[in-house]
Amino acid sequence: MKPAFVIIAAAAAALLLLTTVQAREGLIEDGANLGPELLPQGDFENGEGSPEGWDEVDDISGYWVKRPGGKGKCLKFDSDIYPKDVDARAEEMKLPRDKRPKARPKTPTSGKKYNTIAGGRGALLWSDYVEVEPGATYRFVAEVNTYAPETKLFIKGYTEIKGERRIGYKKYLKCIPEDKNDLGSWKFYSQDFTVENPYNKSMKFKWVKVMIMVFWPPGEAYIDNVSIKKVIAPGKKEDGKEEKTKGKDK
Ligand SMILES: [Ca+2]
Repeated sequence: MKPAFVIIAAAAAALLLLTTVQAREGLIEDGANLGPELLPQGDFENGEGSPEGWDEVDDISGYWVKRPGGKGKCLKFDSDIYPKDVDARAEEMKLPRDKRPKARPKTPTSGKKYNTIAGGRGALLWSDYVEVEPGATYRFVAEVNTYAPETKLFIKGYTEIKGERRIGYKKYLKCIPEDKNDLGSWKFYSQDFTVENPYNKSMKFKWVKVMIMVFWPPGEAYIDNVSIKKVIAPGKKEDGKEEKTKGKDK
C-alpha cells in the first residue's frame, strides 16, 4: 500500500504529461448529447451580497456586478492590485458579513506591475463541490469578457483518502481571445474533460470544484455562464440505457 501523498504526487506527475486539449472558442453546438446542468449557480444570478454556490467575493479583487451590456449579473475580477491589499481584505473576510467593514479602495499601482497579483497568484474564486461520476466526460463552458488579463478556469478533481477529500486532478480552460480586437467583448470558451488518472484508473474522482483565476496582464475581466454538463455517448440516454430509436450501437 503506497502512502497517499505518493499516489497524489504520481497522479499529478502523470497528468502533467498529458497533452492539453486546445480550448475552442465559440458556443459549442456540435450535436453532442449533453446531460443536465451540474453547476446550477454558474450564471451568478442568485445570492445575497455574494453569489450562491461560490466562495464570497472580497469586493477588491472579485465583485458581484450587473452584467455589462446585458441582463442579469456576473462576476468581475481585477488583477491590477498589490497582494498586501488582497491579504488585508482576506483578514477582514474572516469576520461575519454584518461585522465586516467595507472594502477600502485599492492602493494605486505603478511601474511594470510584476509585483501585483496579476504577476503572481491572480484574482481567485472557488466554487462549491460539484458531484461527478468517476471516469465520465464533461463539457466545461464559460463566457468571459476580458479587457486585458488572461483567465484560466481550473477544474480540480477530488478523491477521498482516509475520509478526506484531496485534489488529485486538475485541468484548465484558457480564456483569452486570439484576436486582440475582441478584448472587451463577451466570448464563449469550452473544453471537454474526463476526471481520471489514465495511469491509475482505480483512483476515483467523485467531486470537482471550479477555480477561477484572472492574472496577466493587469486589468479587469468579467465572467458569466460557467457550465458543467456530462457528455453522453451518442445513442445513450442520461441513465446509460440505449435509446430505442438508435438501435444497438455497441
Ligand atoms: Ca448571469
